[in-house]
Amino acid sequence: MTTKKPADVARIPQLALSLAPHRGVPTKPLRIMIMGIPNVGKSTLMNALLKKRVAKVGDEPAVTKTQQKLYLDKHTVLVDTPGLMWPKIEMDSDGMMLAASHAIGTNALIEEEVAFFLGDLLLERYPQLLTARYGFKTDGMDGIAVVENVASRRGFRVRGGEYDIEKAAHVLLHDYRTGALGRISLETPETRAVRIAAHEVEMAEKARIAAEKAAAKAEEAARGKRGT
Ligand SMILES: Nc1nc2c(ncn2[C@@H]2O[C@H](COP(=O)(O)OP(=O)(O)OP(=O)(O)O)[C@@H](O)[C@H]2O)c(=O)[nH]1
Ligand SMILES: [Mg+2]
Repeated sequence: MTTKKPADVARIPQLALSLAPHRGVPTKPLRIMIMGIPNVGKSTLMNALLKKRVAKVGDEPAVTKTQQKLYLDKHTVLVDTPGLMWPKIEMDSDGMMLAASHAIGTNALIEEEVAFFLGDLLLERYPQLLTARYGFKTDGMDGIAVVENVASRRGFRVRGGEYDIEKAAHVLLHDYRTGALGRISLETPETRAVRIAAHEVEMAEKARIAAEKAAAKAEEAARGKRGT
């Protein structure tokens, strides 16, 4: 659904009530809590349900700082909440994907790294969308080259003639986030399974190296004690 279609939004209270049919009376109002990761449109949904601008919205993560509770009608309470994030993000690629889709904030430096990551991912999954949007052929490119080519095609240069990578990175991310590049899924269950398998191999290798180091240290300590 989209909050841009009022008819979609209008179906929500009834659907929520069907999940808790014993509520929805003045003594026991139906309580609807809007939850999700940052910057996915929770507050926009709150405003759309109430048909007025009660919650601050914006295309930035962490716009909402505290819970806000308001009555939709006598029998229904709505609660908007700040975005939730996992306590620990195990895989770097997950952090990158969350940053690319703007659930995590980026500063100028990391924004470039995120754009390089997105460039690599788009090359793998949607090279034709890059060609359609920016007009360059993607053969033999990597993520950095994608951003450089965006700079080249759009004429983004800094003083001295170098490509303005910061600006090109921003444009690539913006075009992805606004849908200007097209409809994009950063991953599928299959690509996720591949990433998880690779991550597990990497973790096992790290554990093996750490165990080897610990064993070598213990051996050294034992040798020291024996005086050999
Ligand atoms: N295309 C589209 N954009 C939406 C939709 N809902 C919200 N947005 C946009 O998404 C951005 C984030 O909206 P918010 O409502 O502030 O998101 P939030 O989940 O409350 O964000 P936090 O409070 O930061 O966690 C805004 O730029 C909205 O205009 C939608 O259904 N479709
Ligand atoms: Mg919000």
